[in-house]
Parts: sequence; C-alpha cells; structure tokens
Amino acid sequence: MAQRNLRIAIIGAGASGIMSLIKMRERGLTDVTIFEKAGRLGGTWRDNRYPGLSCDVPSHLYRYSFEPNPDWSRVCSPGPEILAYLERVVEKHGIAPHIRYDSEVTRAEFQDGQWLLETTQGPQGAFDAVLVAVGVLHHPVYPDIAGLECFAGPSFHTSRWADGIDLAGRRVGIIGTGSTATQITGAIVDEVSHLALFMRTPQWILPLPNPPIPEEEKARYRANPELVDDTYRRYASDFNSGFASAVVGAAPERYAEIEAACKGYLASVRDPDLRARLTPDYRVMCKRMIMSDNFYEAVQKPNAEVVREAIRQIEPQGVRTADGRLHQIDVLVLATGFDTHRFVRPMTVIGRNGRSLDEVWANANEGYLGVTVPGLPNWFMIGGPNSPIGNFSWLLTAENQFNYAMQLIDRLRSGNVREIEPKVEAVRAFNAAVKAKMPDTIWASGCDSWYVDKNGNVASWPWTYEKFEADMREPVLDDYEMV
Ligand code: N01
Repeated sequence: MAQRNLRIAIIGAGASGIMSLIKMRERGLTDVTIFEKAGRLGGTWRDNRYPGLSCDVPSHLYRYSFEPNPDWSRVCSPGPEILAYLERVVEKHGIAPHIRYDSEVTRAEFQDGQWLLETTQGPQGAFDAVLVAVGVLHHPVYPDIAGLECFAGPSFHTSRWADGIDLAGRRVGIIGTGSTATQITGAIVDEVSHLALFMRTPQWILPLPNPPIPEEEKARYRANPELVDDTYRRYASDFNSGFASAVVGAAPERYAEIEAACKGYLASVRDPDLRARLTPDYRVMCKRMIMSDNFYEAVQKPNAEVVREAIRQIEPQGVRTADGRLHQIDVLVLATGFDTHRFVRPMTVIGRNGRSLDEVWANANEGYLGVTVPGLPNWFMIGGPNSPIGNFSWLLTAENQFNYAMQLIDRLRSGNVREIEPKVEAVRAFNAAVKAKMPDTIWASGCDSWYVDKNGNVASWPWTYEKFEADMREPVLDDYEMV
C-alpha cells in the first residue's frame, strides 16, 4: 500500500528523542529531524554534572530494549557513563546528521493540517506531525530566599554545576534534600572541610547497594547476551511489578518491605537527636523515593551537619537561619529541584482554532494517556501529563509511549487520515478516572513533592505498570477523532 512519507519533527535530543528518531528511521520514515535546544545531546545526562551523579534505576534496566549493554560498570552506573552510552547509540545508528543543535523550538502552530515550527534559528517550515520529547525534570527551581543574590562565593543550581570547581577543604552548604542533594552529599563529604545540609523536610531513604560489576560478570554478559536479558527481566519485574505497584497501592506486602527497609536504614543513625531530625512525618514513598548506599553514613561524619532550622536569609558570608545563627559557607549549592509542571513550556503552542496550550493547560496539564492532547492534532508526547514517572525505568516508559504514538502516526502514513487527535469525551473520561484513582496512591497521602501541581493535582500514573503496558499496546481508535 502506498504510504505518505511524513515530515516529522522531534523536539529534544534526550534519551526519548534519540530512541524515537532511531525507531522512526527503522520504520522507513526518512524525513525526521530532531530539534535540540543545546549544543549536545543527552538531556538530563548532559545537564546534570554534579559529583555523585548516577541513575538510581539499575543500569541493566535503564537502557534501550534494542541496545543492551554488557559493560555497565556498576549496578547503578554514573551519569557520564550513561551519557557516553547515549552518544554511542547515536553513532552506531548513524542518526547524528538528523539532529539540529542550538535549535530551541520557540513556537509551534497548527495551520492547514500541518505544524509550522520556529526555532531560535528561525522558521523551519511545515511538519505533518510533532513528537515532543522534551523531558520533565529540567526547569531549575531557584529558592525564593531573601538575599540569595548577595552571596559572596560561588552559588549555583545542581543542574548548572560550576564545572571544575574545587571543593576540597571548603565549607559547602547544600539547600534541599532530594535525590540530587543526597547523591552530592555522599560524594563530597570526605573532600570538604564542612558540609551544612539545609533540610526543610527530611526524606525517606531506601538503602540500595551500588557495587561495581566485576570484570568476570561483564565477560559473562559479553559472551552470553541472554544473561543480559535475564538481568533486565529480573530488575524489570522487581521495579515495575514490585516498586511501581507499591506506590499505587496495588502491592501492600511489597510496600511493607520497602517501608521496613527505609525505617531500618534510618535506625542505623546512632545519635537519637540526629535520627529524630532525619525522621520524616509522612509516609514512605510519598515523595519520590530516594535510593542511597551512603547518605546516613555521610551525615554522621564529624564535618557534616544537618540543619533543620528554617532559612531566614542568605548573606554574603553564608546562610542565616531562623535561630539567628550564621552558617559560614564558601560555596552554596542549590539542590532545590525542578518545575515539572512547566512541561513543554516556554514554547508557544497554538493548536486548532488558534487555541494555545497555555489556555488548555491553564488549571492543570491534562492529556490523554500521557501521549496526546485534544485540540492538538498530530501532536504526540513522550512523558506527557500523567505518564508513569514513578519508580521504574524512564526508558521503558518512553519506548511504550513511542510505540503507542507510532501506531497513530502509521494512520497518518496510510494516507487515509490527515489529522488525528483524542476525542474530548475520551480525554474527560481518562482524567476523571485519574482523579478517582489518585487518592489510592501514596503520592496523595499528605506531602509536598514535584508530582503535585499548584492546584493539588498529582501528575503521575495512578495505576500499575501492567495496566500502563496494556494501555500502550494498541490505541483504541474509537477514542480518536480522525479526519
Ligand atoms: O529535587 P527534589 P531533586 N528552602 O524536588 C528543597 C530525579 N533525580 O533535584 O521537600 C529550602 O526532589 C525541597 O524541600 P521540601 C528524581 O526523580 C533522579 O533532588 O520541598 N529547601 C527538597 O528537599 C528526583 O526525585 C536521579 O521541603 C527547599 C529539595 O529542595 C528528581 O530528579 C538523581 C526550598 C528538592 O528536591 C528531583 O530531585 C537525582 C527552599 N526554598 C534526581 N525549595 C536519579 O538517580 C526547595 N527546597 C535517576
């Protein structure tokens, strides 16, 4: 059957965009371009360069299904190794010529059945479909603390690390205690003269050993690729069926195990006063679970201090807390997280009938199954609203969503369909189901986190991984308007 060779734009050359480009080209789509805002690929693994950066999802799970890697150095490999993996995959698949760097998409407008794109390099013409792979955790949040700009020493957000900065023998302050701050703390505590960790809210921490993978094991993986797949399946079952089900209330026994492991790790803190200060007052996993094999050990070192007093202001010499004390600091690290709800923005997106995405998402980011949005025909997202951004491999989520989107794109290729978007009723029903299910999840059990938007909506997937996989297998075409 004759097929239209669609002109497709992918936005973002992070892990999802790279995978999408490879898979589209494998399916014979030759006119596909990635527009990437930066000068290098890799998304979060390019932006984050802080000490201790690693992925806390085991590497044999955090990989593309089509590119197993026998050579991962650790159970959870360091960030630079993951970036090198992505670069290797791009080279192996020969897709580099199809990535346009320094090309941030500033505007996308749907006109006469096509998307007109503009980037920081100027107008890029018309595209039959757009696949958004911009990622979720990349707009840095800077804390609203008086005097922040007065600090005399280096001060930067963790995703804007001051490359080459020497922390040896210096007094370092870290504001924030999420996954990022936890990894940095363990990595730098032995190097700095003093580490002050400003902890507004303690977090639960799951102990996750992260040993190097011995050379003999790597050799076995190389000799027998089946073993790599076995390891992948083992982790997939543990993380997807176990972890992810526990978060959504579908695996109470697994939840109890995780809770006990977190509490056991906390109990290893010897000083009762410090232990009390590190004890959260909300349920395990309500905030995104932190994994670490060294955090409590690090904060018990004599040169480390956990500061629970509220920050009153930043002064040139350090951080003054509400008790009047000035914590003298040479380098101030802002580990204050990301605005996940600005997804897609600041890009201007104008859909059908001139309606902007900002208007559609004024109160909440809502779409259909995390992939499509009503009023935005031929617009597909990896990681859209209510995607499962919980505790399993993002790469797996991305591949599932891509396969779903690709089946809709195939309808466009067939030539019988020019425009495709979800029906308003289907979208309403999906979002009503999300809202009805969310109270069963741990995220809605009473804490603040980056999952929750300003109106209290939880942005994650409230069902199991198995349901996600089943929903992604094949689009229900009745839920789509096709012209
Ligand atoms: O950010 P966070 P993150 N004054 O939002 C505090 C992924 N990730 O960069 O809880 C004082 O978790 C805030 O305090 P509170 C992972 O999905 C993955 O650490 O709001 N404190 C909190 O402690 C992770 O969940 C890996 O009271 C302020 C912290 O800043 C996500 O990225 C590694 C403050 C923000 O924590 C984000 O993690 C690292 C203020 N004004 C990250 N404002 C992997 O290994 C904020 N805070 C895959």
